[in-house]
Amino acid sequence: MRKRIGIANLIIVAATSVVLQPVLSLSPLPSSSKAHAVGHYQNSELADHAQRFVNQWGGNACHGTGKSASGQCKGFVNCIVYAVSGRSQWPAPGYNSGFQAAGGQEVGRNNTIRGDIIQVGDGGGGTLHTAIILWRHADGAFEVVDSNWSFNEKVQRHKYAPPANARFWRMGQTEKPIIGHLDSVRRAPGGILAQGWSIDQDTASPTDVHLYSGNGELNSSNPGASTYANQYRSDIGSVYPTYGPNHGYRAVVRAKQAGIERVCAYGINVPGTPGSYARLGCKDIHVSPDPYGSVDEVRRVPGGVQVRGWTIDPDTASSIEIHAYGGTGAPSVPTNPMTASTANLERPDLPAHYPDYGTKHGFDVLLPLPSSSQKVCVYAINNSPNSHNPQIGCKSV
Ligand SMILES: [Ca+2]
Ligand SMILES: [Ca+2]
Repeated sequence: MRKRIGIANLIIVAATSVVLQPVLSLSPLPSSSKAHAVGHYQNSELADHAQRFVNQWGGNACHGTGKSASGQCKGFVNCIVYAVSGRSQWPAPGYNSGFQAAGGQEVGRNNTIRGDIIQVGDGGGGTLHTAIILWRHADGAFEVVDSNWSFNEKVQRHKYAPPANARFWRMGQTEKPIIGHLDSVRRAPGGILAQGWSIDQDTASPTDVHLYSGNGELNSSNPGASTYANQYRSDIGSVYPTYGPNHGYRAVVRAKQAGIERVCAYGINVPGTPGSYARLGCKDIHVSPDPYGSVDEVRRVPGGVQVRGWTIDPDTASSIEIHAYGGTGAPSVPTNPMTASTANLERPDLPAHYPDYGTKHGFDVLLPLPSSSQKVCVYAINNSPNSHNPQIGCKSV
């Protein structure tokens, strides 16, 4: 019984062949087909292109290519292969011999993929038919696109169970998706640091990786950044030895605004190989422009108090200014005495916790104060003007 499948299913099938699914963790390499034909296009493009001619006369598939064909089944498929291959494969004359001569690889019935060609008969008598596979049904039959199936030289899509003497040909490249991962995101000078890995399984050459913040979608309203995934990752080299270890990436993308930002990473196809791009993963991060830090110690010294601590502005690795207030600790002059300083003393303990900001973030200042009891509070001065200067700590002496 023939079953019609709606256009919605068709769109899903076509879309998954272009925008590839993310690989969320290191997983074994999918086993690749042995067949590797000469056409420098994805095998599935034959199926995509053939479907454009459904309900048309089969000979239309050669329109504009410089070749002509009847609306017979083999002529239609010849035209599809010729057009998709950029006029490099013309699988005629002959039936099976034509596909072979044009660089096709024969594959087994159970190893067929989208875009493979079914050839029944070889012109020596008996049934002749040629069709392009869309997908395989659970019962072993195929959903195909072909011409003249209803003896009207028209292209149609239908379910087809080819006879035992059918042979199967692959004219294009087998699809090998870009794989990878977005391992982590964190605040860093300039925005958000994203790290991960990316592999185009067609080659050991590194891919480009594009990062987007905002809502993470690949569009121009989101800040973007581009990098090259060629950094050493011993873990990748051991899981994917075919491709070697140099596939890590690490780059900063600017945040769109304060608040929750989504960062997504996209692995970009290596030029000259089939494919387009794949989303490698997304992660959310809270982005605040405000400095943070600590007042570690406030102690009495001759002439006042000594105030020691550190502060970092998450937008920059540069040292920022602090204001230390006595009296009530509130940031009001001249009511409360104040000392300003730049927090640029060495603090080698900080990089263990804040690895992208260096060490020059310490302060150790004298605040001249009377001997009466005092509350000392320190405020960090935001790197961007006219923004919030948060209190980073208080101590009473
Ligand atoms: Ca590729
Ligand atoms: Ca800031």
